[in-house]
Order: sequence, then structure tokens, then C-alpha cells
Amino acid sequence: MAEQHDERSGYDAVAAQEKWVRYWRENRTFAVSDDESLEKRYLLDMFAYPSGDLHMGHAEAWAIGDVVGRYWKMQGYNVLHPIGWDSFGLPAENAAIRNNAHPAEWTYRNIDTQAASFERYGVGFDWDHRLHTSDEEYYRWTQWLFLRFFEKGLAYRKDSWVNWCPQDMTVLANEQVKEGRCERCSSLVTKRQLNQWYFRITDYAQQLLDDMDQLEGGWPERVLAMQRNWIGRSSGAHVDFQVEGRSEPVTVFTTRPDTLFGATFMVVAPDAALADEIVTDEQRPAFEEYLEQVKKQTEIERQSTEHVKTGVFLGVHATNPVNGEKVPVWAADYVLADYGTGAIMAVPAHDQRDLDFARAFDLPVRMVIDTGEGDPAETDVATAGDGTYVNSGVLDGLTTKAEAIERINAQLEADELGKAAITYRLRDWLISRQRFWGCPIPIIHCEACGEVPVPDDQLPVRLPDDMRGEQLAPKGVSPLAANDGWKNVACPTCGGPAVRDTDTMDTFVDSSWYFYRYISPHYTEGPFDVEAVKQWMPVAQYVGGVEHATMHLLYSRFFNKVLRDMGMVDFDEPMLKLMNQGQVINQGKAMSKSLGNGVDLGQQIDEFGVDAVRTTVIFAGPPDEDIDWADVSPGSTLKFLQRAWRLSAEVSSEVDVDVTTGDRGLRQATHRTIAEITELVESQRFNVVVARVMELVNATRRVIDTGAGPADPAVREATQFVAQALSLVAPYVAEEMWEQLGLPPSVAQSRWPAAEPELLVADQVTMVVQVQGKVRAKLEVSPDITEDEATALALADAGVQRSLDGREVAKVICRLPKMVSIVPAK
Ligand code: ANZ
Ligand code: ZN
Repeated sequence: MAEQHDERSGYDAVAAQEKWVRYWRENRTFAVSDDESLEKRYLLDMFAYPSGDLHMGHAEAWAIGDVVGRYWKMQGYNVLHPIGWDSFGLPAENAAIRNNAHPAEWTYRNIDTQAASFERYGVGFDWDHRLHTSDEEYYRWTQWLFLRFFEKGLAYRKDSWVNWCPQDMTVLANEQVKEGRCERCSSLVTKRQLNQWYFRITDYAQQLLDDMDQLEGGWPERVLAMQRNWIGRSSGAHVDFQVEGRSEPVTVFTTRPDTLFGATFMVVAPDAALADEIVTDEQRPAFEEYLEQVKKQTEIERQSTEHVKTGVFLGVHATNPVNGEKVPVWAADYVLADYGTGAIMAVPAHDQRDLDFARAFDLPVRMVIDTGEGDPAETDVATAGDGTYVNSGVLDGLTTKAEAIERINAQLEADELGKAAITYRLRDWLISRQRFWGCPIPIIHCEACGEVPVPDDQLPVRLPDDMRGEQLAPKGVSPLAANDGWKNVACPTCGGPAVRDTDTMDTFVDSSWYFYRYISPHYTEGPFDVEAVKQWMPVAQYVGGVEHATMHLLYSRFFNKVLRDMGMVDFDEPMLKLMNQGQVINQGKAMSKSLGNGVDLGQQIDEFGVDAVRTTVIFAGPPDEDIDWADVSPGSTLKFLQRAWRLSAEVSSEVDVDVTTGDRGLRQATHRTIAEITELVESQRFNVVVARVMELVNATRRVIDTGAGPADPAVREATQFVAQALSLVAPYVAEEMWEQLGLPPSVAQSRWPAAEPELLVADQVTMVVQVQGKVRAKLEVSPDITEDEATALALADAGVQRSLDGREVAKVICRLPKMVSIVPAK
């Protein structure tokens, strides 16, 4: 604490923080303006989750975002920079179970703590736009949106094998399974067959891909690549195989219809309904035993390439549609039930997984493309490249995949045996959760009427407040299912006895639309004010972690497209620019309790002050790179801020002094810095901004101490800009400086200066050129001319050429920028 109070300068960081927090709050300094003439800009930070107090990660993300918001404001934009909390979710519920409480208590207590910390951290929020997703006034509209999705067939229920976390006792979306483990608690994820709610995001797979063109250049390339991979577009063909004892053909998805003549068996996913349907009585016991074994596996085991191939013959044969051959049909776990059609044609010669399987079960291998690498039947290595087609009927003799695929697809289509097809890896979004602290699904189940939407005027379906502690413990079904008083209702359609859906929505639903609501958080006519959203969106800059590259950002993009198709928004993409901040680590590693390398934000702020912490975060490196707290020095940053502050304490010229009479060198330095910092902020090189301010502080100090002194008008001009530039990263010191300079508060509301072009041109000096000691030319040059430039200029001069009279030059001596001396050869 003592360090923050600089005895010599009198700067007191703690007092400054208290003073300016109050000032900004009372004056609503960062509130949106109702001046319609101002151009609007929407700055959005990724949603805060109320787990305890703010930590170093928040410190970084919000320091970065605030540079942008404050800069825009000084540039004269009407800036919307809201804050809110993604306040449903498991941690609150787990805390409530432990403490025999209601999740709301923990949630709103943490929100209050974080809000106070954000305010102290000096982030320029418009607090009037604050929202919480667990507020009734918010989740009412989450339910309303669910119902619109339901009406459009975009929300539906189905039975399927889902990811199940045995620890959290809830289902997980595919996206929440990381390397086979629950993203939250790291338990191995297993499979369960459940009836669950889904959002039909796959309807938008192609648009989600296509519209990425609009994000090119605005979003980090790696995020776009991750989305592309996640959507996983695959182009190939659907091919129909007749299977014994079944009237309908079985369709397979293949990316290589050109290898159809090499298909020597067929494989279906053991957990797909088809396997159960076609297995013969004789093979059923073996099949059921195998299925049990498969269900026990985790995703990670099943998808591993090292996984030993296992499977079971289903007792039936299929007919290869192009050559009439009978091929056996197997069930094997390497074929996934929910990709493609859940059934494949196996081409062991050209697909390694199929080859491994053929080897394990002694199935035939037939090469149909001769790539010159040897027959896979002998080498045990499947070949995937181009080559000459053999044993392939109409394809024989062709030499490229592209040609062969085109020809076979044409033939399949003509014979009505198949056709070209696209498949996506993206699955529909599983949104139901068997947990309490989430947005209730507004559906009522009636024996007579089926799934009945809760009428809009009965929203919200409120969470009961009479449940706490143990009553919330996960049981495999939602805790709400045990609450008869809540669950049992009259059917809105027929009035008969009915029950509420007892699942709650994945919290990613809440966070897929909060950015529209921010614009009018208390709007009562709909989820958001459509007209206001048109004015403010798309978001001009989104700031947040790369961990949201697929889920949150994909879901939000999906929501936007649905809302657009509903006519509620008029743009394709909700956020045109995205910036990912790096992480704050310590001693080369992510901070963790077990490593004991955690850095406490509150303690850092107590020791060095908000400004020093924020400036340190920004100065440490480019925004998207990790910061190792072991490599930075908030203590020396604090000293720098105090040095800056002392300038303002010493400036002794009046506010309205004519700056044009000031020290020209310092004025040039100031205006060069203005030009550079403007460019640096625009290109998001915030760390260099701090370096440039440091240089300007030093240049100003030199003029005060060893030049014209503190009364020089250029010193005032320089110090004013130091305060403005510092306000982007160190807002408290900046306000103090601004006030010391006699300027009206707040520096945050001051206008960003424009560099004067005249002061950006470098001065010229006269450079004398001598030949053999005699002056032959006088040239006007830049004071920082290099030896090469000076020599070239000197030698090009006509007078110099004349005096050299064709002689070779033996030596050039430069005393720059004043003189160049040329010695000719004898
Ligand atoms: C025959 C074939 C021959 C295949 C060949 C590949 C190479 P991507 O590219 O990822 O879309 N496949 C299809 N559905 C599957 C499922 N549900 N589970 C596991 N594998 C499945 O992969 C498509 C290829 O993966 C398809 O093309 C199919 O095998 C297999 F030389 O068909 B292929
Ligand atoms: Zn009914």
C-alpha cells in the first residue's frame, strides 16, 4: 500500500481510485449518449460468469476491451459497452447443495462482488445496460425464443444415445466433451439413451460455413478454421445397398464412391437402430453381448485409432449395387451411429480402418486403384492416392479420383442407386439438462395433447424458490421432477392433468442472445427492441477467449440466422470483429491451486493499484499472447505512472497558453507520438502504445529539467497528450493528471487530438560537402540521414562531380548530418 503513495510526488493511487470511481458513477461518464448525430459503436466483452471474485483472466480481457471503448469514446463515437452476468449454471447449484442454500443466493452475492470489483477496476461500462440471465425478466425471453424455435420445428425432442457425465449426472453436448471427458469435472463420459431436446442447428450448417466469408479478416483465422472443422463438411455420395430380409435399401455415406467396386463388406454402427433391426436370430445373442460391451466404452476409447478392431457379423448379406456381389454385413464400433447414415461400405484396399478390420476378421481385400505402391492385400497398407482404376467396370482405365467420382455418381444417379451428397460433422445441439439452476423449458406434456407450449402470456415459467440444498442434488433426472407442486399443471389446451417439462436449458442458450438484450435490457415487448438492435448491431468489436471458438460463437451465429429468418434482425452475422486475448500464466504454466502458482488480482491491486496492474497487463505483449506474470513488473510500471503524474504536477503554464510558441523539438515528439499511437490503437498493438507514452514522458522530462523548463507551452501540450493516451490503460492517473493540468473532467470525455501535419515533417539541416578540403556543395537533408544516403547524395551533386573531374573516390568521411568529406584517388 505504501508503494502506491509516492511521498515525493504526492500521488495517492488509492485516493484517486475512490475519487474517480465516484465521479464516473455520479456523472454516468460512460453512459450511452442520446445524441443521434453520433455514430454508434458497440463494444462487447464475452459474458462474465459469477464464480467468486474477478481473477487475472478478467483483468486481462477487460483491460484490453476498455482500451478500445475509451479510445472510441475519445474519437467521438457513441459507445455502448455493457456488462452483465451469465448467471445460471452448475457451480451455483453445487455450492447450494453443499451449503443447504438456494443457488440464487450464491449467484447474486458473487455478482455483487464482481460488479464492485469491475467498478474499481475502472472499466468504462454503461451500468444502465446491466443484465443477468437468471433474472426472470431475462429468462422469460429465453423461453419465448425457445417457443419460437419450437414453432418453426427448430426445437424438437428425440431419443438418442447421449453423452452422460456420471459425476455431474447430466447430459453433455458433444462440444462439452473434451477428449472423452466432461469439460467441467473431467470425469470419463459414458453413453445413455435418453429423450432429449435439441436445436436443429444442422439446418444452418451450410450457411454457417458460407457466411464465414463475411468474417474473414475480422475474426482470427484460427477461430474460423476451428469452426470450419467443427462443422466438418464432407462431400461424397449416398449409395443404396439391398440387404436380405429388408424391403428398403440401406444407404451408406461415402466420400469415395469411386472405390465402390472394392467394397467387400458393409459395416453398421452397433448402436444404430438398423443393426438391431437386421441382425438374424442366430446372431442376436452375440450381437447383444457386443452392444453391451460397446456401451461401456467411453468416446475416447471408441474413437482412438489405436483401438483394436472389434465387431460382430449380423448374419445377413447386402448386394453391391454396381456388380451384384453379395457382401457380409457386420456391426463394429468404429462406425458411429450419428455420422453420415450410421452405415458404411467397407473398402479395405483403400481405407486403413477397413483394412485393419478385414485383417482382424479375415475378410477379402480387393484393390481397385493401382497407385504403384503395391497391392494393399499384400502390404497391409491401404492406398488413398490417385492411380489407374482396375476391376472397376465403367471406371477401368481412368486415372484420377475427380473423373472417377464424377462418372460413378452419374451412373448411380441414372440407375437410381445413389447420388452425390454432402454430410456435416456438426450435430444438432442438445440443449436439455437434468439440473435445477437453468432456464425451465416452457413445454407442458399432456397425455391427450402431447407437447403443448406454455402460452406466451404465461411466461416466464418460474423456477420454484422452495427448493434448496439436498433437494437440488443430481439424481439422473431433473430435481424439478420431484417437485409435484411445481410440476403438475392443467394442460393449456384441454385443461386435463399434465406435467411441466422438468429439464432446464443448457446455459449456452442464455448466452446465445444476450448481446441483443443488452441494447434494451428492460424491454417488455419482446426479447429485444428490434429497432434499437438495427441501430447498434452488428457488434463492432467482440473481445474474449479462444476457448469459445466453437460452442458459444457457433451457437450465437446460429441464433442470429434464425432471428434473421424470423425478421427480427437484418444482418447475417452478429459480430463482425473478434479479438481473442491470451491468458495470464505464471512461471510458464497456467495458474492452478495444485501448482500453487496462482496470482491474486485483489492482492496485486492492493499492492500496486489498478492503473499499474492494467498498464502492466497491456504493456506485457500483444493482446492475443499469453502473459507470464513472472516476467512482468507492476512495481516498475507504477514508478512510470508516478513519473508521468509528476509532469502534470510541474506544468506551470496556463491552460490557454499558446502552444505554438513552445519548444519545437518536444512539439514534434508529441505530434509524432499522437500519429503513431492513433495508428497503434487502430491496429490493436496496445503494448507498443505504452512504450510510446513512456518515450514521450522521458522527452518531456528532459525539457523540464535541462531545457526550457516547466513553463514551456510544449511541456503542457505533451503532458496533456500523455494524460489522454494513458487514460486508455491507466484511467485514474490520467484523470488526476487532467485535473492537475487545470482541465475540466473527465479526460475520458476529452477529444482525441489529431497530429498537426506540419509538425510531422522532419526538419532539414544543411550538409556541407567538401572535396579535398574545399566546400563544393551545400545540401538540405534530414537530420537523421544515414551514411549511405549522405554519400550517394554528395556524389550525385553536379558541383562535386565537376571537382572530382572523373577521378576515383578513395575515401568518404561523414560527420553527419553536418558534413561529408570526399578524398579522391591520386
Ligand atoms: C468408403 C471409403 C473408401 C471411404 C475409401 C473412405 C475411403 P469423412 O471424410 O470424415 O466425412 N464413414 C462414413 N460414415 C461413417 C460413420 N458413421 N462412422 C465411421 N466412418 C464413417 O469420412 C467419410 C468416410 O468415412 C466415408 O467414406 C466412410 O468410408 C466413412 F477409400 O466410404 B468411406
Ligand atoms: Zn391436453
